[in-house]
Amino acid sequence: MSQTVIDSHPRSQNSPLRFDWQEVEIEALFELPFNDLMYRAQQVHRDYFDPNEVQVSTLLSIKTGGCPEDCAYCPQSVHHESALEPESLMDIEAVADAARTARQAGASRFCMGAAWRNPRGRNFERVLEMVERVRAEGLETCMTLGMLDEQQSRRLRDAGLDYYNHNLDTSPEFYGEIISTRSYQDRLDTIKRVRDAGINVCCGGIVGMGETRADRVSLMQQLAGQKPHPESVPINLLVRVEGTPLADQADLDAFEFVRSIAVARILMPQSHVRLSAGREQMNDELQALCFLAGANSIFYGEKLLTTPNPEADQDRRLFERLGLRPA
Ligand code: SAM
Ligand code: DTB
Ligand code: SF4
Repeated sequence: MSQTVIDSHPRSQNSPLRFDWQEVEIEALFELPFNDLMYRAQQVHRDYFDPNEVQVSTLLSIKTGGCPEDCAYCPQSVHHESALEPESLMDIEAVADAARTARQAGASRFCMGAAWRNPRGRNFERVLEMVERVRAEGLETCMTLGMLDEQQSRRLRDAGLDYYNHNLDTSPEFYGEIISTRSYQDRLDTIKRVRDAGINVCCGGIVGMGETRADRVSLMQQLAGQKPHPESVPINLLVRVEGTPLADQADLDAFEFVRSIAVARILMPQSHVRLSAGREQMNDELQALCFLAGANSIFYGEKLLTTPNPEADQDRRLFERLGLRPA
């Protein structure tokens, strides 16, 4: 589809679901004048969502640090000098307590993350119980535990897991600069197993790692090429953590971040696009632009997995100022 066709779409056909976006088309979206891109993203957004509603998820690291993988951005990798104390898998009761607190604070989904290459043995059995307990607290459940096999995917589904998060992280072309211990194909394979098991897919990436715009285009093409699109698409801005190889990475232009959100919104009209890691580095005005660009989900609560996130009070004030409703 050429640029002219995109612009001349009648409003009723703004947002057909497509899985065949070409790089030139995605590049053309990135290159639109900022106001045109925002306008188009809002149009698409309004075709599928209430524009003033934002889904709210809370994160909990259920197993922290000591990870054998070498992801260059991650403070939990044993390959880096980040000063993180490894912690073993949490008690089920402590997880249930944290879920209750999150629900009382207004979260609708509880996302549990473990610093594993993949779950194994007794730990996996405990994780299944966590899913059941968190559901019983009245929350949607999400987990991110690394790679899964078919049987594990099915057992998580049977335990009632609503979402599994597994990110592509970046383009296939740039991927080798960031991770050597797990291949891009490994990630695609896990995502497929999760999908085949009937669990909703949460899959996105990180921007600001030194990738080029062409890499961001290619990441978006990979995400939007999945059929169906991932139900949740987290767009993370790199959190630069001392001791990781990316600690001194240069700033990404803030407008390029907003553009990335807008492009994700346009390519995946029906998906929740999450303004994920990196909000601590953003002011309210920049976050408002991200919502305008079509972000309709955030992580809520003062901690992501290991790094700070804005205080819940601060987010409540921001929602009030913008007339946004948590969902
Ligand atoms: N270990 C599991 C895995 O990687 O599959 C699950 C947890 S891992 C921390 C989940 C995701 O968090 C990563 O895929 C990455 O996209 C994101 N993430 C980790 N560290 C980050 C950072 N410093 N900045 C932004 N995003 C980050
Ligand atoms: C995702 O895409 N972002 C979240 C969640 N999925 C698991 C994690 C962000 C982690 C940021 C760095 C940290 O706090 O350790
Ligand atoms: Fe391990 Fe996940 Fe961190 Fe990679 S991102 S080092 S797999 S915890």
